Order: sequence, then C-alpha cells, then structure tokens
Amino acid sequence: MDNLNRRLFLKKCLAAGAGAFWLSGHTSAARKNAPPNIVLIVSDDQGYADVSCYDHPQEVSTPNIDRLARHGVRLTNAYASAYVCAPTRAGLLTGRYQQRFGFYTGGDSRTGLPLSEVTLADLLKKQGYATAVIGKWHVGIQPDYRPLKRGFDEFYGFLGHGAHDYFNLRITDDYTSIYRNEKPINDTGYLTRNLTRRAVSFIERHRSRPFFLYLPFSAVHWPLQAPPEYIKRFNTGNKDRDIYLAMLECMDEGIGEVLDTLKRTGADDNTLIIFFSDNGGAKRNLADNGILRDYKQSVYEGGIRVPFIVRWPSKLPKGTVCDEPVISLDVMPTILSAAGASLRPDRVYDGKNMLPVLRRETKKTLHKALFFCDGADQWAVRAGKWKLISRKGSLELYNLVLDISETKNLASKEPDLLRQLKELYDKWRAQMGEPISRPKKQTKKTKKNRSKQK
Ligand SMILES: [Ca+2]
Repeated sequence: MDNLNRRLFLKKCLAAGAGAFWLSGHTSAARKNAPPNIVLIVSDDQGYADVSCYDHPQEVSTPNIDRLARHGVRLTNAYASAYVCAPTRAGLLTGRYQQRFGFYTGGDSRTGLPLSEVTLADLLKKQGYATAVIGKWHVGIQPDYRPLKRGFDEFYGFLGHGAHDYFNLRITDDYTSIYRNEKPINDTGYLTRNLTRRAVSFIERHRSRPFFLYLPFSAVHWPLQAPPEYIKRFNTGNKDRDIYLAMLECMDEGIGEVLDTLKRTGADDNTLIIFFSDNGGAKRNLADNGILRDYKQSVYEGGIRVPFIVRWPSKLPKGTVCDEPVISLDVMPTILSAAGASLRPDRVYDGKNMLPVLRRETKKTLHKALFFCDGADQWAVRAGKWKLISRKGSLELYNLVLDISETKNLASKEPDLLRQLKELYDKWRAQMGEPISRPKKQTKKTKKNRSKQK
C-alpha cells in the first residue's frame, strides 16, 4: 500500500469505528466493523454432485467445502457465466457479462481481458487491500495482461491454457511455466499442494490488514494426476474416477488449511469467503453432475449450474440454503459492497450484490433473467423457472422447477413463452460486443523470450 492509499484506508477504518482495531488491535467490536478480508476460491470443472453438501454419490466426501456451507449460505440455483474456464473468469473479475467486451471462448484468453476493463482486484487495491492471485490466471498472457498489471500485488501460478500438469512445474513457455510474480520459476511438488501452501502464507503475512486472496485452483481440471497416497484412499472400481476423487480430496484439504489459517490468525469471523466451480463438471475427467443434464461445454444445466457457497460468519446466516438464481458475475458487486467500495460509474455492470438476498432481507428477485452465449452455436436464457436453450439453431424450452434434468422440451407447447424469452435474449444479445480480435503476434515460446522476462 502506498502512503496515499494507506492514509485513505486508515481514514476509512476510523470512519467505520475500526480505528482501535487498526492501530492496536483486537477488541471484538472494532474487529466486527473492520473491512472484511476476502477469500475467493474457484474450483475448476468440478461436478455438481462432487461436493458432499449437495446431493452426491457415496464415494464423494468434501468435509471442508461442507464446513463452508455449515457456516454460510449454500446456493442451489447458482450459475457460472460460461460453460468453460476463461470466459467465466473474465466475467468474474469484471462483474460484467464477458460478452460485453467480446470475451466468448476459452481461446479468447490468448488475447486476454481487454485493458479497458477494470478488475475486482483493481478496485480492492484502491480500497487499501493487499491482493493476490494464487492459481490459474487464464485471462491474458502478454505482459500488460498479467496479474500484477491487473490489480494484484502477488501472483503464484500459471498464465495460460485451461490445464496444467500437476507434477511438472519446470519452466517451459509463457503459457505453462509457473510464475512467481513476474518471473517464471522452476518449482517442484504437486500443484494443488503448492497453491494451498502459498495461500496459507499470504494469509499469515497479511494478518494485520485487510486482504483479498483470489485462489483459483486448477483442480479438478484434466489431466488426471494425484499423489499416490491420495489415490490409494479410493476404490470405486474405476481408476480414473479414483484419481479424480484424489485430486478433489487434495483441494478440499487445501480449503481446510485456508480455513484453519483464518481461524489461527483471528480473521475467521470477519472474512467473506466465496466458493464456486468455474463451470460444470467435465465428462473427460469423470466428474459427476448428478441429476443435471450434460457436462462442461454445454448450456444444459450440467455445463453451467455449479456448487456455490458464501460464508461470512459475522454478517451472514449460517447453515442456510438459498434458492435464488445468481450468477458468478454477482461476486464482484457482492465483494465490493462488503468492502465498502463502489463500482465504477462509467460502465454497465451486470452482476448484483447478493448480500440482501443471502440475508433474506428481500424477496425481490435479483435478476429478471440470466443469459449464456458462446458466440457460436449455443445460447440460453433463464428467467424464473423457465429456460430457453438454442443449440445449433434448434430451440428447446424447459421448466426447471418441474424438470431440473431438462428432459421434457416444451417448445412446441408454449410458443408464446418461447417467443417472449427469445425476444428477451435478442435484446440482451444486441448489447454485447464483437468477439475480441487476436493479437498479430502471439508470444513466442523461445528461450530468448524467457530470458528477457528474467
Ligand atoms: Ca473450468
């Protein structure tokens, strides 16, 4: 924090009655009013049924994700804004439909999050927060698009591609090398464990000031790799499923370590934690989406409806369930509201502050409709209980309350409703941008280039 920001932050703390906490410390009243720490945990390609606080098969056990739900609010109608990794992250970090700025596909991560966009980390950093991203970045490779240029003070992880080898952490190229801040490093270990260790260290190092920890695990994304001591704990009869469950267990343990660290450092009560999966479970990885239809890369529920938990012990109810439809775009306005920060007035935000809904202070619907679009041949709109889907030009209509598995296409029975939803979608689609163009030169994967970065 530079001096100006430090002074501004101190002023805000004092205004909030938190001066005593900031200056010396530890009265519970002051702490209660202090700006919360923020921990944003994103899992990757996790199945909707691969969390034991949701309906799940017997072999699934995620006690630490369950701890989040036990002390927070579990959402049952929560969506990622895309059915693949990178667009969801672009929307997550901006609070805007990523399509507004032309970010439609995983491939758009090669161009990166447009520099005209202001990130959640940019705004929290201005608010005096220490910021870190530990994990999978996936919204830009070129130097100006990297985490330390997008509001983060610290970075450990990889910049590009959806997948990363969990054991080979040696320097390779700009996409897959492990970076520590701006430099690629030769690392060892198992990636999920490393992310946990770095996350714990970040919390411990920032115990005396508000922090924003963005922790996008690459687990449980392909490739199927886990330490043998984890794999041998499972025996489902399918070796690949056993490895997936081992990856999940390692991530769940990591979340447990984050929770234990918050408790140990006294930050537990006043830390807002949001957890969700960046898209639906992937078929390739043997993820289990339970009763939801289809998988990642589909606008059926199995591609976009995700486990989603919000926990903030001092400010939110504990052990409750919320059925309100929300979307990952809501994360940014929610976090900024909790932090006492504002959205930028110069642009349209699509995400909404979820806190009143989570506290059951309102029965008003948060979103009139939610929209999904890959810029190619799939789109969907969810409005209330209804969902209209277009796949390769064919329209399907489902009543999600009666038919969560999307088995009864009502398109021919409800032509008026279909038309209304189509109009709603068309109106939204007209506001979205053209796909972002590719840069003329992709980053070269050469040793020369790597040596320049050092
Ligand atoms: Ca993903």
